[in-house]
Amino acid sequence: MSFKSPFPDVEIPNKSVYDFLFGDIADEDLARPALVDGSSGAVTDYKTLIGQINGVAGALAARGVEVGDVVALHSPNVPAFGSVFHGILRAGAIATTINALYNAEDIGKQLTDSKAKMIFTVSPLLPQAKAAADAVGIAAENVIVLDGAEGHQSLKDLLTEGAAAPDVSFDPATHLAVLPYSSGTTGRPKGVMLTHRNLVANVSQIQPRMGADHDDVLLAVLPFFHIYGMTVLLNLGLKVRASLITMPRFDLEQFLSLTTEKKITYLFIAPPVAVALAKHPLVDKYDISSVRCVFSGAAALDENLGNAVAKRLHTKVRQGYGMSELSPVSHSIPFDGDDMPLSSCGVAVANSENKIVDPATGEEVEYPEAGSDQVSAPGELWIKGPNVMVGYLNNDEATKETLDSDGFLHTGDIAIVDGQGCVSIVDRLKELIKYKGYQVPPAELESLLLTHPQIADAAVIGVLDDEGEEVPKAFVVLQQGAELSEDDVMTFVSEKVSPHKKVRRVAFIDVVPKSASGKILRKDLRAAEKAH
Ligand code: 4UW
Repeated sequence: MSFKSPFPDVEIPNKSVYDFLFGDIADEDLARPALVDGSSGAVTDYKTLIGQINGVAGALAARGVEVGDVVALHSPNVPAFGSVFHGILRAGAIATTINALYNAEDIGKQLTDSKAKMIFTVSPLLPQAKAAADAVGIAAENVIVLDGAEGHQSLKDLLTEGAAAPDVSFDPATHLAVLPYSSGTTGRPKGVMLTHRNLVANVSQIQPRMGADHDDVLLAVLPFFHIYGMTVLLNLGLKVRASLITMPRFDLEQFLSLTTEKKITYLFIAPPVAVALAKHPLVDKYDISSVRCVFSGAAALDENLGNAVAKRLHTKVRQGYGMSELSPVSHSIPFDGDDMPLSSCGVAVANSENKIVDPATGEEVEYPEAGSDQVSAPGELWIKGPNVMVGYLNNDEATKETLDSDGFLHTGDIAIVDGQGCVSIVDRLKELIKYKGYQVPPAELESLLLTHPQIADAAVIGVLDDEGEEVPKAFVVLQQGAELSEDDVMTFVSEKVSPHKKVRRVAFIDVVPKSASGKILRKDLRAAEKAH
């Protein structure tokens, strides 16, 4: 069976991301602010942005970057991110965006796996970027520091060369545009292969439902390096000719003062920001009445919390659901979806089709009749549409486990659907943990814990803290005679991993529950945790 998006199909232009976003820009839009640096106030208008994108593409081509080469971009949100990101795509190269929180080891793994030829970074992140580049053999001349640093070229240097964008040709339907990294349903982070068509499709699928246009001012605090910020801010925001105000990191006071000062109309957030918006006393000190919509995604939004934000800010609150492998948006409550419950992620985006499949039987659940007030039984959410990735880079096995022969992507999330077609995520089948919306792959932490001489076995799952936020918890089996405290375990991990991957809870157990084939039974650990 399967059920379809309630919306009519939209046209998906057969264009590159650059042609789709900027090919038909109207003259009157050229002078509009595209990206505004939230710290300095410096404005990059659409005309300048397009000039810089072409300048970056030209500079890349002059350095021998060819169609299909991979270029890494490692930066927090600054206006230059837009010029470089779209410059890489404009040159026909593939952008692999790297989490700005990553340590040198994590950066190095992504550079190696993606075979990146160059890396763009910023001076505060240069030590770890440089260490990673050195380790994988990327020469200093191919480490570009956007804001400049001794011994490296800057974005300004590249643009001063004035090289024209190369004349490239590729098929947007099959040519890769970006390679974000995601651990998917199991294991370590893998390169998610997304084509120009995937990215063009996802903007086309969501644009009619978001209600955002050129009068909107978007606070760009969600990182552009993550697929949520990339598609919703850097692609959709620019497509509708909105203005993006960049913030390199979340700081509540700056968030509120920029919202007031720049008259932000649309806020895109992850649930931890909703907690602050609902509860923090600072919020009352600012006039943020310009905000007409707060859009949350990347992790489950508690319904009461979402309603508290709506009430306090006198604004609409919406929830969406997405996944790197889906470019990323597959479900959202539309701007005009006042009748949809905030406990849900709304309905399937245009041109897409869903199944909910009982993991125990492999059979689809029964869907409630249209308009009824019934809900389905829970099952794994499967999704088919033009936004579904091509596969994981150099990993056919993981691709086969995730994408079936009918083109459905198995999300690893457990969902239910109601009679209106609204889908709610109720549990997770896959191992992934989300900490503040960032991915934490347990497999990585488990193998790190096993390197400790006093640890015999370990398993890591996500548990909820007092605020209802998911945090990584390690279940550790000690070697006989070992004397290790919870703090010792947490310190051991925190010294070696990027900050968002720290283990934040520890329990000592006698044995890690495993299946006959040796797979960790996370379900059992989760059930024991809940019963606690
Ligand atoms: N409820 C429960 C949710 C939800 C959720 C995500 O890091 P990734 O690969 O990707 C993302 C993308 C999120 C996103 C993008 C665009 C958008 O509009 C939107 O809504 C506003 C959200 O996070 O992690 C994917 C995994 O994150 C969980 C879920 O487990 C999914 O497989 N997740 N959104 N609303 N869980």
